[in-house]
Amino acid sequence: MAFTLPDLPYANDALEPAISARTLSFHHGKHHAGYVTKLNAAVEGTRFASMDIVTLLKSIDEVPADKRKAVFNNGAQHFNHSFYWTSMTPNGGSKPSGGLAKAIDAAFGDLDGLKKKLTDAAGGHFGSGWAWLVKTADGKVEVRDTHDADCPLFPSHGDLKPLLTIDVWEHAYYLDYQNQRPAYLDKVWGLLDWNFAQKQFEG
Ligand code: MN3
Repeated sequence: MAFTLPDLPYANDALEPAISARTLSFHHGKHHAGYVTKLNAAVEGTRFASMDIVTLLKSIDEVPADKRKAVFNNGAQHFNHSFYWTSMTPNGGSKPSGGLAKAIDAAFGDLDGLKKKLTDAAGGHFGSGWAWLVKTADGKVEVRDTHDADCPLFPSHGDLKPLLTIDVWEHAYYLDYQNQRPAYLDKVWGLLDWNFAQKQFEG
């Protein structure tokens, strides 16, 4: 069973004006689709082709050396983009609740504290990459940023569970914001799906 491009969980224009339909259609239909195609080419005919994407990333050290870089980059980008689409909702504006809200308050003081930490990490990230809210093995929440395709699920990061992510590659915002990454981050903050994050936190 090959890896497949998931449908977006909303229409191409559902995140406007924060993210335009043009950006979303290129980002999902060209960039994400390209990573899936290259991932399938890299794992074709191997036992890795039948793994789910999370298991594949956690098993990266078992991938033969000649395929590992392609699987690392394209596998992580497949997961990262799938997770990014579900980190946002057209019905943004809700607030964290329950155990997630308590963990955020404990780590950052309050939600504004998290916003500052996450948007600072995303805005200050040099070059292409991702900003993440993650849950650590001891149940706390932390902000991380990863370079290029790198993903918190890789064993090199220890035992981290992603809760939300923001794509800070230029292709995520350049058509809409050009070089103004902070303006993109401010709008994306308002789209974050705290119900999704809560499910990841509890799951
Ligand atoms: Mn991207």
